Amino acid sequence: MTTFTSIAARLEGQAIELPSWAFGNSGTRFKVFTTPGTPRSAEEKIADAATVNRLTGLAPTVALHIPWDQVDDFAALGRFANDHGVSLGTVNSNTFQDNDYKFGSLTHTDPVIRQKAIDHHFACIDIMNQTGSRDLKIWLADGTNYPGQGDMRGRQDRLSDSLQQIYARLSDEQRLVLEYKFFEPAFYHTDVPDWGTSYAQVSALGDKAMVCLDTGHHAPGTNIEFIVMQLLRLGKLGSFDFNSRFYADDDLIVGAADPFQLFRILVEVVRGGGYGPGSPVAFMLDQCHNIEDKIPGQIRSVLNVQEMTARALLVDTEALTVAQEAGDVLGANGILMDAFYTDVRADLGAWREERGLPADPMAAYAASGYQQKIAEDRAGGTQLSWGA
Ligand code: LRH
Ligand code: MN
Ligand code: MN
Repeated sequence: MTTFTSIAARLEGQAIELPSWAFGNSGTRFKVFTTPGTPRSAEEKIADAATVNRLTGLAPTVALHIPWDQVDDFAALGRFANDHGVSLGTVNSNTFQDNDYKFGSLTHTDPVIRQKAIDHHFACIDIMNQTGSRDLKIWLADGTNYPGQGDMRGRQDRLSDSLQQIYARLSDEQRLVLEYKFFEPAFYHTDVPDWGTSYAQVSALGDKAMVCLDTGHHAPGTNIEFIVMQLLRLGKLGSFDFNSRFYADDDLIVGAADPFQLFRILVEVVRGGGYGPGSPVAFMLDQCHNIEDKIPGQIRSVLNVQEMTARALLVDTEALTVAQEAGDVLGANGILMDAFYTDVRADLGAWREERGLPADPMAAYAASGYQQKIAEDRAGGTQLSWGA
């Protein structure tokens, strides 16, 4: 039997990066709702992210998306973040909102447009040098809508060449993580649709290039924990974009749609050495809060990750191995389910209090008055949206 007390120390130091864009307004193609208190600047997004960290102790870094978080002085933005108790993390490139990229970016047939996309990544690396960020995250909207529209092989070859040029600019301490997604906005083929393609591309680059797994980017029914296991086994799981989904790339609160799937993923993360000191795997959220308040939405998400991490750590691995090797099908399954069904919320509340954190960060946020204060202070000005 594994007890909470025996795993408590392993929860120390867990870090889950927050996406700056989670704090802006977002929506669907039907409507973007505005919310009082929504940030009007990169600084206000960071202040909100810092609030999540202050109440949970789980979110010490904030990911930027360029040019959504374009500022004149990134070093100053980094200092602003530090003053609020957090630092700037992953820099996400964006080659999906410019007319030039209608038919592709790093895969484009036109050398001028492809160079523009490569130069954008060079600019992102310059920003990383100013912020001290380790990871450059690349997700491409590149793909085609109709069979015959593009030469898939040629596009793959150009992607490879573009990535090599970007990779060559990284310092020894920096990494490139390549995110895959099986559809959207392209609906016939996507140039990096799956972990295999991402793996093939990053393997050709070298040790500093790894795969980013966004939990919302697979076909329904995909066994994501298998992919986690395989990438860890191959030493190429660089990071997660955590969110949850019922249908497509819904970007809902982590663990909301399928807490059991989140548990199964974290079991494989722990099993494969992807958790704890020295692990190369960066935990990040990639979410949008369309109708719920954004700050408590982020608090709920990091708490859900922490809760499922605790349950994953509770798996009695020795007993599990014995049952697996004895062919004890139901016994092995029972051991896993015992950990999944263990309610760790009270133990985690006490664990937080011991560390000077509120036992219930959701309640502490609601009582803090922060939401009312930002609604008053930020009246006027232009609220930022996902994509701005
Ligand atoms: C693409 C994606 C990618 C982008 C983010 C805004 O669907 O997951 O990570 O950078 O959404
Ligand atoms: Mn993502
Ligand atoms: Mn996505």
